[in-house]
Amino acid sequence: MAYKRQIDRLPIVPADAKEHNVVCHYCIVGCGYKAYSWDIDKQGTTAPTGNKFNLDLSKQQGPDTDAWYAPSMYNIVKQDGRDVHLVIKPDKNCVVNSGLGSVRGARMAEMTYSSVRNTEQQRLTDPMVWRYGQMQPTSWDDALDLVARVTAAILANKGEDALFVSAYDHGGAGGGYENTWATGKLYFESLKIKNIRIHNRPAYNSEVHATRDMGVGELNNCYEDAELADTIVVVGANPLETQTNYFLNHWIPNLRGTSLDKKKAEFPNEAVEPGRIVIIDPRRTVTVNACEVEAGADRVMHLQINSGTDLVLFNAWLTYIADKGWTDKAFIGASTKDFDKAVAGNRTSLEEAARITGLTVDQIRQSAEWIAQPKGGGARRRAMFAYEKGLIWGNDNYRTNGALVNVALATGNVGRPGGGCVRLGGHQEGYSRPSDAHVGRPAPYIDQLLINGQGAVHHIWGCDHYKTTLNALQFKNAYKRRTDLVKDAMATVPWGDRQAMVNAILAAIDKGGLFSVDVDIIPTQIGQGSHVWLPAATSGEMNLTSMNGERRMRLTERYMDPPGRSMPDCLIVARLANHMERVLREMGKADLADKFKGYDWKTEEDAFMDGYHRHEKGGEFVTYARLRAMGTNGFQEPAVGLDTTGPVTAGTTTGQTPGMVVQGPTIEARGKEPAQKSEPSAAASTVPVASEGGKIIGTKRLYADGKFNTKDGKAIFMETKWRGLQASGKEEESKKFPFLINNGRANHVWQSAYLDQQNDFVMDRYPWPTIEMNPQDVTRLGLKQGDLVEVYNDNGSTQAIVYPTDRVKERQTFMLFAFPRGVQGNVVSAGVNEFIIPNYKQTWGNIRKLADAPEAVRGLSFKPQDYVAS
Ligand SMILES: Nc1nc2c(c(=O)[nH]1)N[C@H]1C(S)=C(S)[C@@H](COP(=O)(O)OP(=O)(O)OC[C@H]3O[C@@H](n4cnc5c(=O)[nH]c(N)nc54)[C@H](O)[C@@H]3O)O[C@H]1N2
Ligand SMILES: Nc1nc2c(c(=O)[nH]1)N[C@H]1C(S)=C(S)[C@@H](COP(=O)(O)OP(=O)(O)OC[C@H]3O[C@@H](n4cnc5c(=O)[nH]c(N)nc54)[C@H](O)[C@@H]3O)O[C@H]1N2
Ligand code: SF4
Ligand SMILES: [Mo]
Repeated sequence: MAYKRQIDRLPIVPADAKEHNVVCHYCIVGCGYKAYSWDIDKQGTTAPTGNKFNLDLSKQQGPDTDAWYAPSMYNIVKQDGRDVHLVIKPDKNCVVNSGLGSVRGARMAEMTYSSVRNTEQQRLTDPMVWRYGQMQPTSWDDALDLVARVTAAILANKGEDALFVSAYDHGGAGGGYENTWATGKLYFESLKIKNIRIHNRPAYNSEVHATRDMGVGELNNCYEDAELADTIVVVGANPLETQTNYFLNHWIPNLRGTSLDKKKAEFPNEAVEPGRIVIIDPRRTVTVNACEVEAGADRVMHLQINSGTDLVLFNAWLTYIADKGWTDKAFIGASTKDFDKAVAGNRTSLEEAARITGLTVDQIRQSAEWIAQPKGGGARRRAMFAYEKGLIWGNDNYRTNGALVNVALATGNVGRPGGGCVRLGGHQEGYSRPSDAHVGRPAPYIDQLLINGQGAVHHIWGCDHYKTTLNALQFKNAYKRRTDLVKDAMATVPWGDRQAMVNAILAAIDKGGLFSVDVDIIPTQIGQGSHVWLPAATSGEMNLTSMNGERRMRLTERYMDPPGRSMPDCLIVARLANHMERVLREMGKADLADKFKGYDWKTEEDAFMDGYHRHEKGGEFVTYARLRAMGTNGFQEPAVGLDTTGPVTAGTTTGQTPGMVVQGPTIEARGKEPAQKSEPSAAASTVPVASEGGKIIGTKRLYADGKFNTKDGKAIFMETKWRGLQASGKEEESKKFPFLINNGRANHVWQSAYLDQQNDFVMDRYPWPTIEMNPQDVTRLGLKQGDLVEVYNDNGSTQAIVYPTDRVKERQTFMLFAFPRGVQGNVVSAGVNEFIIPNYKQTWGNIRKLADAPEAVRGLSFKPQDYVAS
């Protein structure tokens, strides 16, 4: 594909190139990168003094050289209005990735907006409004005036509950502490919006209520624990493809045995051996295959479980481990409660579990041994439990999550080296918001309310429900109908007559219409329904902070200009609030207008200081200057103090360092997500910001002191009885339709392909979403590889191309989720759990042929994408 990148040769990075800290803005892992930029008319030389790497580049470099970059890591972008060369390459000194890139992150540079090299020309450059029957550019003031007038009228006439909001709550691109604080302040402080949902689920709730209710925050260990564990237990996740460099840089060394020295040093009195891994997934993922290659098949157990039955397996583990006496009694006694109750309530025999999960009694017993049987010499086995969307979007989210945490607690594996019971994570995290207590629990099911005609105005921040929600086809149909009513009304009045325009919109809303505002970086699919698009700047075009899956917080520095007039989301919030205040004052609503004071931010740093710095635990220690000095390694949240003894260098310190200033935030789980966040403490800055010195001291592991997030500090075991397919309608669907339509991600594609859809590297490989099908099923349906098929059930229909593979069992399929040319969510039912958590993964449907492989598919390879020994 390199020929398509129009690269013949690449310039050498000159010695005086500017250097910026970058954290990959895609997945949770948050790999460290460096951005280098320099004037367009210059380049470095091969002499050591002439290049950034200080090496003689006229000589052949070794295979592991750092003095190298790929065509995908290069672009020409604008910086302060001038064209510059840009190279974004992995940082060897970042402890997260040690110089590794991934097929996503290593393409960051070619995914930037460049009018010189024609990349990402889809980016929005101006505010756009529905005018004369199509979207047309306008000024910020014009667009925001309309949004403010319609929103203000609705607030005044119908009240806050008529304003619906969809907003991301994560870190990385389309997120970060600056932006979640801004949207949070607008909707939870200035207003008390309760009809609000998050980017990936149809309500404002936690993905992992259960673990939090038990007192165990979900990001409680550190990446090093994967190198130290005796056994890694991974549930419903495919980390080679979805948490790539965490897997490659921290799991593989353990499986290969190359972290043995680390283990010996950490546990001098214990028998240590290379790590083992238990993988629970109905599908034989490439992760399973990679683990077998690296560890040898005898150290890998793949439990190819019946979809949705994980809870039964965990209850059986708990029962067996308790009966064998392999629990950590001292820990259970000192740090937990309700153990006996949970063991009694959850009692499940190996035989019963085998019957429901489709596993054998031996598999269940053996995996329990790998988790908890004491090691030679009697030491407790160190097991790390990691889970992601196969559990979170799986059957009976709340109880299944609780059942896994039960096993981790019972075996003493939380807060200890080589342990942890953690989400692997999706995006980076960047949650910082005022209290959401007014939303309530269960929170309103926003999608259903919108489908049923509620809501008058909808503000959308960086999410595309047309591609990513459940029951997506019904949602889209209803949304289109309601927003079309407003569009048609807008077409009857001239744009220049603002009052007539507002009146026409309000009248259409009264007839069931919905006024939609989409804040995004590109034209989205849900944006096809919107009346206003507000163009956002993203990571690298603004300064942005977030944390990764081990709570490692860094600052990504702005290395290029945003396209056109686009602005950071936090500043869009601020300007919208300014307009709201003005318009409400004009309307004579002084009380309402006063709520929109406090948005005089000029920069994203202002938003950071107003939010994270003032409101988050340990935030008083955290400033841009200190983060900048700590580079791509940053520190692990929460911050607990400052080390002022020496020069500031990158890295996290966790021990007691002489000369450190420790202010007392108690250690608490932090992460993505609302819920259970107490009112912000009035934590005024106790360390003067003016003195920017000092290295931030972080926290390597949570709960190392055995104290959990409950009133008495004791973690709570949970009763988690099996209740079959829990979400309404799922049991019937599973009986009615022949194929499981399992779904999720692939290595090359980032999310809904919002940037990838303009990138040949991805679109040549995935012109349509793939559906993995067992070769027996392909034959039985008379299909061939590459055929375009329809996937359908009572919820809706969608399309995909057939990818035959024995990675999936017969009668089971796996479809790429959220893809622009075939939305898997169209066939996902509206069924949710008691806290409105969707159940995307348990979907059943039928499959029929639409057409032979389209032209773009005919040249594709359908070889197995296996991991091979290197
Ligand atoms: N069937 C099925 N459905 C699923 C899932 C599944 O497994 N199966 N998984 C769910 C999960 S875990 C997730 S995370 C969701 C994802 O659902 P979404 O969050 O809706 O999907 P993304 O593609 O991540 O969309 C992000 C949008 O943000 C925009 N964006 C990017 N950067 C910025 C920025 O800086 N500012 C602004 N304002 N916008 C920006 C992008 O252009 C894009 O339109 O899908 C969920 N839906
Ligand atoms: N390449 C790439 N990486 C990404 C993303 C991306 O879009 N592309 N998105 C990021 C985001 S936002 C997220 S949330 C994460 C998601 O990361 P993951 O959770 O690892 O990804 P998924 O593919 O959604 O689902 C993981 C696995 O769950 C399995 N599964 C399905 N049903 C069940 C079940 O009943 N039980 C069990 N045990 N397993 C089941 C599926 O077979 C699948 O292999 O990935 C992040 N990383
Ligand atoms: S593993 Fe994740 S964070 Fe690291 S480079 Fe890849 S997408 Fe980016
Ligand atoms: Mo996600």
